[in-house]
Amino acid sequence: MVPAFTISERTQHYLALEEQYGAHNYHPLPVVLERGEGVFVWDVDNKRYYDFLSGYSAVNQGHCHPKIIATLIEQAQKLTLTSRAFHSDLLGEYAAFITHFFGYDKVLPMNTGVEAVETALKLCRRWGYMVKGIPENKAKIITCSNNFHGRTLNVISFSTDPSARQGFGPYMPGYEVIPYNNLPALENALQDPHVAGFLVEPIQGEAGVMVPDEGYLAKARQYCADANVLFIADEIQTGLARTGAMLCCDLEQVRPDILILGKALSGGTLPVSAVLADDEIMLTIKPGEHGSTYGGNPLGCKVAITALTVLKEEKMAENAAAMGQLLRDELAALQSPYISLIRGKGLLNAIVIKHTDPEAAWDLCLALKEQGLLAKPTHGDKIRFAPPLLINAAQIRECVGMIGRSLERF
Ligand code: IF1
Repeated sequence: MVPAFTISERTQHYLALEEQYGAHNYHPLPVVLERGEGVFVWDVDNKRYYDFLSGYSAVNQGHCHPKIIATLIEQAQKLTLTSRAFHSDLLGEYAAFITHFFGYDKVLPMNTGVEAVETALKLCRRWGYMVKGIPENKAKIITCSNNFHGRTLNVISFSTDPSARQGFGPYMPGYEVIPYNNLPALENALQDPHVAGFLVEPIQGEAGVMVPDEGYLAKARQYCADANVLFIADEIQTGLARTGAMLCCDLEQVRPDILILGKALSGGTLPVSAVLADDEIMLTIKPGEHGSTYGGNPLGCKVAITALTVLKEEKMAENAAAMGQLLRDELAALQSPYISLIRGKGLLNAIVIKHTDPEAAWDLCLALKEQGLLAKPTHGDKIRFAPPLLINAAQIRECVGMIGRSLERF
């Protein structure tokens, strides 16, 4: 169907190194990148691509954003890490900044996304015992089918994806999985007085950008409040302007009890994640009961302040809303028989490929790469389109042109 593309010797060299010396826990597209700027990345042969993955939404601000990189360099020459055994001049400044930015009493800084998820789950259990009064070791947290919250043993314990779970048991108890976007199932699960929290992605990214029905988040949030259960939003991928608002929950005027952020919190420069909550929840964890060597390090703190400032100053949420609409409209206008569905919010979008060949989405991504656009298939037939949030209308049109030409190869 799609002719095989040649891979340069330079590219082959790096592919072979990874193949031989790196663990085989990924299956990337055969492209080797060495430089990035804004919406573009360049490979080792100096071919330029539009980046339609944005590091799974870690580089919302665009690759190597000059203000973020300037902050990174400046702070790296001054102080990078103190550990939490000592204070730094930046942790307090950052904590004040991010709590005002999102409207919470307190922040708990971590590094990777999954660490922030783990932190939120620990906080939720703690609150369940200390505040709600759930009997010891009985706390239950509700999660959704087809969720993706990371890859620790605890988090995969409530995954419904066999490739994330299988062969890694035994699993952590204390979770109940209900169908996503299903309010009656939530209402039913909330009957159990031992439920402490409901963990949810406002849009399920890994599941193929599954957008729930309008009103789902607002209603779910209300149900949780009525049942004295914490509503925990994992906005690691949907947050930080990606879906056309600073938080995806903002689109339904929902304020989570616990907010989890990661990825673009550092603009793609280093792992910076955060959990935000009010005192009633956050102060249930006392000194020595949770933490991380790198969490809240001055370098990460300073970079995060700039990364958030850039999102706001450059009106990236507004641009994501407008450019996302344009992208979906232009894709629909292609009227391709091979696109069975276009969905998303802001610049978090996916198309579903309709083709008899199960490899069609992968082949389309190879064709897109040839055209100069990088995107990644997920779950076989879905392709995510999530460029950096500073993309403009002319660039969106150029990219849809590339997508159209690639589809014609089928
Ligand atoms: C990989 C997916 C995206 C996340 C949500 C927590 C985490 C993630 C909602 C954990 C991470 C990543 C990880 C990345 C692939 C990617 C992904 F396809 F797997 F689902 F973005 F869509 N919550 N998502 O999306 O954050 O610990 O990785 O910092 O390669 O596993 P992390």
